Amino acid sequence: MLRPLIVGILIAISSLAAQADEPPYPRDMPLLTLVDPHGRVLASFTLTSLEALPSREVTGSIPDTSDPEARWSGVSINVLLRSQSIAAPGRMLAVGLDDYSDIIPRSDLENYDPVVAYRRNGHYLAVDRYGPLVVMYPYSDYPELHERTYYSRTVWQLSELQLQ
Ligand SMILES: Nc1nc2c(c(=O)[nH]1)N[C@H]1C(S)=C(S)[C@@H](COP(=O)(O)O)O[C@H]1N2
Ligand SMILES: [Mo]
Repeated sequence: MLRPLIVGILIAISSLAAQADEPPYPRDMPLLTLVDPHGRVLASFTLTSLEALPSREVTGSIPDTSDPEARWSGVSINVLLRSQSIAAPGRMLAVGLDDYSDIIPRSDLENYDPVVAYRRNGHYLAVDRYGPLVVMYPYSDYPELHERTYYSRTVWQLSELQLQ
């Protein structure tokens, strides 16, 4: 007699759990575009397409903020390029939703394998919490990253990577 009730409760609980893991933006919303040196769109990624790629986790924090060190998971920029059969360019301009930008040279991809992160400590990032996407370097693995140069390349609210 209790079984339908228990099943009902389990369904309710699992849908709540699923909701808790829902991103604060649509999964099929374009989050990131790759553009070529002439501004032509080479590829566009949504959360769904990013999550379909192998993930990489790094530990670090948003520099110069009170944001404590955290686990960031997302997709390696190397993997992102490879998924589109794009050779790593000499440099790329990482652009944020606020139009902030900085250059990420190919040597960073080779030396540090930075990620385009969509989760911080397991949680999706809201736009007002540096999200939806953040370029994150593996700060805890490479102490030399704790330098202005890399802080400025830690572009939050990432929206575009321009290959140059
Ligand atoms: N989208 C975006 N990313 C950004 C910035 C920014 O203004 N916008 N500032 C950069 C700089 S210079 C630093 S030191 C860190 C921390 O920036 P904040 O101190 O302005 O929060 O984020 C970097 N990423
Ligand atoms: Mo900075």
